[in-house]
Amino acid sequence: MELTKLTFAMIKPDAVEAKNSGKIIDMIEHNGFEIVRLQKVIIAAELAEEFYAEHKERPFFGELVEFVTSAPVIILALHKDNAIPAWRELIGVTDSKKAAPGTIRNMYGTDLGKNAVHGSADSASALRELELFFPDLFGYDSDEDSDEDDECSEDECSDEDECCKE
Ligand code: RTP
Ligand code: MG
Repeated sequence: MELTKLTFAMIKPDAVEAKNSGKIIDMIEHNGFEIVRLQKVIIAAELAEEFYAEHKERPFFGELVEFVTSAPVIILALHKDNAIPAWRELIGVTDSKKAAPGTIRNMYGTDLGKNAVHGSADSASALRELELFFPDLFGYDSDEDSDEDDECSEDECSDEDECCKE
């Protein structure tokens, strides 16, 4: 796994509530993304404010934080070549009503606010967002093809602390 090939994604409360998360995960897998992390969580207000800090001064900030904390979301770390633009392309533009046919927002979003999914805008945002939600990712070796020769597999290690120290 290469950290530079990761993006952060979220299935927002509207899509989770509408029971569309399974269909969205199916689209993720059939479009060549590897799901590296996946978790269903309710985001605390403080975390949502930090996540959306770039929009702090915008008039919709309060509404946005309220929406994203209103019910469970599914957060994901997705791996693919060019994962960041590839995921943005698959989700479509922000306003669900303007999103191209076949995109996730076109299929499962409602409007500008309730738009089913989130995707990191660029590599700096992806790094920031992944660190915020999946800090454990950054404790791992980012070298390619390290899965096979990784000495630290559960099968081989009876004492994880001894075996897995970096
Ligand atoms: P996201 O961050 O969720 O992937 O969406 P985005 O990049 O396409 O859009 P962004 O400009 O980052 O806006 C973040 C989220 O804020 C809500 N929004 N509401 N009422 C409004 O005018 C308005 N504008 C944006 C949307 O939920 C958007 O996804
Ligand atoms: Mg954004």
